[in-house]
Amino acid sequence: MTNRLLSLLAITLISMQSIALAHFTMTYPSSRGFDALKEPLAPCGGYDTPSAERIQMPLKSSFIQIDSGHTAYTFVVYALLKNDPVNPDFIPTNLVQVAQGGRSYPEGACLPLTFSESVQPNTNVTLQVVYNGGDGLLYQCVDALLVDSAPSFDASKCVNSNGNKDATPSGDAPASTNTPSQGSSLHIAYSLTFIVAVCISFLLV
Ligand SMILES: *[C@@H]1O[C@H](CO)[C@@H](O)[C@H](O)[C@H]1NC(C)=O
Ligand SMILES: [Cu+2]
Repeated sequence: MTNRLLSLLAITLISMQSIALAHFTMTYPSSRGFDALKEPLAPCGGYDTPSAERIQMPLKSSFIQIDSGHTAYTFVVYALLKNDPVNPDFIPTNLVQVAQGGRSYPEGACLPLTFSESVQPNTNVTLQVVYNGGDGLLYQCVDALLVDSAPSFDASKCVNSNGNKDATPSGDAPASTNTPSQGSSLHIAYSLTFIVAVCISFLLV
């Protein structure tokens, strides 16, 4: 009986850690890489090497689309205008803030980016999203080429799961306070993992 309780406790703790790790993903453009365990690691969630291929992003009406596991969070997006940045390059003097805000609904959110007028077309940039869902800062990066016109950049990916067109690159209306429609699929997935883990622990002991 004691053994069963101990193993149950252990598995519960491991699973709780997984639940806490249901953070956020960068869905468009794709980030350098995602690993839930490494996402708390600055500057890029454990992915320290710039991508071999850079996505073209427009200087105007640009955005990053994320999928949030947390219902409420704040975020900051920084631009690092350097060709081949290494970790020590991610310091405040090199980082230019291009977005900042918060959302009060889970899942899809479109984060509009505002680049300074002084940024020239055909500039390489690494964008760093710093996300705070309440369980520590989380990091994701994408390596891009900023251009005047980016036909390959899919503007239709900018979607807010609260159903509103708020905070999109074209119309910068203040975020609405609509009720979120549903919970996060990420969190649901981790909760299911937890339940399965508990069941398995009972079967094993
Ligand atoms: C941007 O970076 C790529 C490598 O990712 C490099 O080949 C290219 O020359 C750089 N462009 C500029 C304008 O420096
Ligand atoms: Cu989290």
